[in-house]
Amino acid sequence: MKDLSYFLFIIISLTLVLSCKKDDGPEPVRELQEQAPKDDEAIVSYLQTHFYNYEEFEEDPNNFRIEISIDTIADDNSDKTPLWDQVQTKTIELTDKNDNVIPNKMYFLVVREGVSEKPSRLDSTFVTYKGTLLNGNIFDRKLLPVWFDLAEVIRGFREFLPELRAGNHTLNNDGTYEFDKFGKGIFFIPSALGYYSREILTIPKYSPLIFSVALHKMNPADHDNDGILSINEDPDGDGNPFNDDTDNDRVVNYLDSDDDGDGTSTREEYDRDLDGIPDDDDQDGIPDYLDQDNN
Ligand SMILES: [Ca+2]
Ligand SMILES: [Ca+2]
Ligand SMILES: [Ca+2]
Ligand SMILES: [Ca+2]
Repeated sequence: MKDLSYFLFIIISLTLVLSCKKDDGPEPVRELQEQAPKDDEAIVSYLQTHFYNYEEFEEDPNNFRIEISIDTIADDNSDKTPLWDQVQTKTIELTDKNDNVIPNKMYFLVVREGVSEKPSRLDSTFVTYKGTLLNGNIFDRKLLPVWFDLAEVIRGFREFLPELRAGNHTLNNDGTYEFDKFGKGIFFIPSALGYYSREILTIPKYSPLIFSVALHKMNPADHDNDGILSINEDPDGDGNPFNDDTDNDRVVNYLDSDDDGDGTSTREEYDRDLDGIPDDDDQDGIPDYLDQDNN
């Protein structure tokens, strides 16, 4: 059976989604300008009226096994602190087909930071998670960790996981691993950082999503195996390796084993003298592996 771990691997290209022609079918894809504020309003109202079991976490600070649970602020719980007072936010700007830049706010909480490394936005992560709609319906759950390549998951996942640290792991006698002190948190995303106009499993179109996630382990990724970590294949230095294609062959650098397209692989010309510094034979300030006139 296909579950969400399959769909999370689908690269969601919002540009593609938004550029669908309006006359494709009976229901045109909604304008992000209109959808984004609606999603934000729904999430804000949720955060103002719900709380999580923060007291349990506070009372037992060394316990990494407590599950995050959420309830409404009502009756016996009317004195609880709303999520709204505790969340951090991050704004992701997306460009629609008319080149409007639209801010999309995600809200998140790091409940346990974890003790090991933080993944980058392009690393591989070994996670357990639970995905919920704002109405409380659980659409997917993984109790045993699965690997996700953050370069290929929905945007909200990619943006949140680097807020956590991985945990410790020990090998048991039977070959299984035991994880502890892993990072754990929860995030709330508008539909544009999720599946937007797609209907996936039991997730209706245009659904804001809630994921609680634990990060057990991470591996730094070098997708094209050229010796440069994917997160560092960002020659324009804007922090986004998805927009760098030095040789304009429509394969971005982090997936391109010959970044300058000169026929010599990046691995080969990166550092021939092995001094740990990228070579620049003609000293024009462009390292050889990104320099088409130097091979
Ligand atoms: Ca690489
Ligand atoms: Ca870049
Ligand atoms: Ca390329
Ligand atoms: Ca090359």
